[in-house]
Amino acid sequence: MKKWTFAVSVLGLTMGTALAGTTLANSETLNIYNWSDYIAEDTIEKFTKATGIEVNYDVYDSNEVLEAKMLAGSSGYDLVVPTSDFLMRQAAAGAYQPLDKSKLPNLKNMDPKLMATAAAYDEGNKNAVIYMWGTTGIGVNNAKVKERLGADFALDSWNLIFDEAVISKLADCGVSILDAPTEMIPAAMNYLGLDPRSTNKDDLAKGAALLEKIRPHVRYFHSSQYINDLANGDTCVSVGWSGDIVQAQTRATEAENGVDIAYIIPKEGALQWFDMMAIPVDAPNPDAAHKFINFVMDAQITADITNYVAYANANTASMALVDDAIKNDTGIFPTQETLDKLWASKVYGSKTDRISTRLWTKVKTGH
Ligand code: N2P
Repeated sequence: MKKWTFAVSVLGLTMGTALAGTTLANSETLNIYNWSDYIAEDTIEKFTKATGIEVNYDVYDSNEVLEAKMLAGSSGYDLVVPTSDFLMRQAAAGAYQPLDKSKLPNLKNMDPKLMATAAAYDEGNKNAVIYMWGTTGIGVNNAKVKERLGADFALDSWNLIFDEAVISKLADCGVSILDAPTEMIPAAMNYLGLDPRSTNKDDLAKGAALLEKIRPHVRYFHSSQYINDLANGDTCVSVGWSGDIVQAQTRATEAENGVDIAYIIPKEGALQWFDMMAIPVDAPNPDAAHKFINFVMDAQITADITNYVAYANANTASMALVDDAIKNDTGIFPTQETLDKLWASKVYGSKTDRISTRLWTKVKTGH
């Protein structure tokens, strides 16, 4: 029986190779690893049409998951999209190759101010280009939350999550938070009046202690499931990423299910992050990766992505092509007043990373 299975799988492999040898002889492959719910429906198809390059597209919803692959090496990916603080740490470990800017003429479309901001994590924008950016705030189901807190309760604060008296009233309709220690612990620290960018271990421990305190009222920790759950009314409050919450809002509107979702950037401030396209040092096809990065930086392609996923981009040329509803949504493109309240991610060294990871395990598991 075993032998038979083996024979079949060998045959399968041989056939696969033969097929690849005949029909796909001239086709190139690009292996992309990107965040889930983060690209327009037709981006990949258009890229293949324009270049003849076939794309394998895998997704993740956690910087930690991506980081483990990048640090282990030989991931097989040609293009990945770490957040800037993670990019910096991984680049320092030699995980990425410098971009060949002669292959990226569309860099001219990028906003110099935002690229300068990104350069704080990647000197001279050597290794990466901004894909999309956003904030980490709170999605709420207006009706369900008002029902529980009262119509006059201001929905503008992290108290929805971090005040036990408030979150305990919301627990029954479902609260989720991100499974992202480097975002959740600083948010808790900020609520306590501490610097969210502090790497002092006592500060981190205080943030984690607050999370442990509210943890009994949290239904789950997850970084992508919340889009559908919020949209369907299965949860009523989620700490999540700007575009994801707006996607939940759109899905509910399209489903005409009566669920009304709002995205809140809390008045105490929130994290502003930048996700960066980068090429692993051992990418099998760096040339195709450059082609993809340049393709994404096309004004229309970036506008299509922003219009579809509701994340802000850093492509000045695309803005004329971004839908007004998206452009004018201050949850996606915050006002200057809100921007001034946002904090930037802090790059954790290995010691802080260990502390944060250990604290997070305790928050999630209780020990
Ligand atoms: C997309 C999430 C991307 C934002 N679902 C995380 N940096």
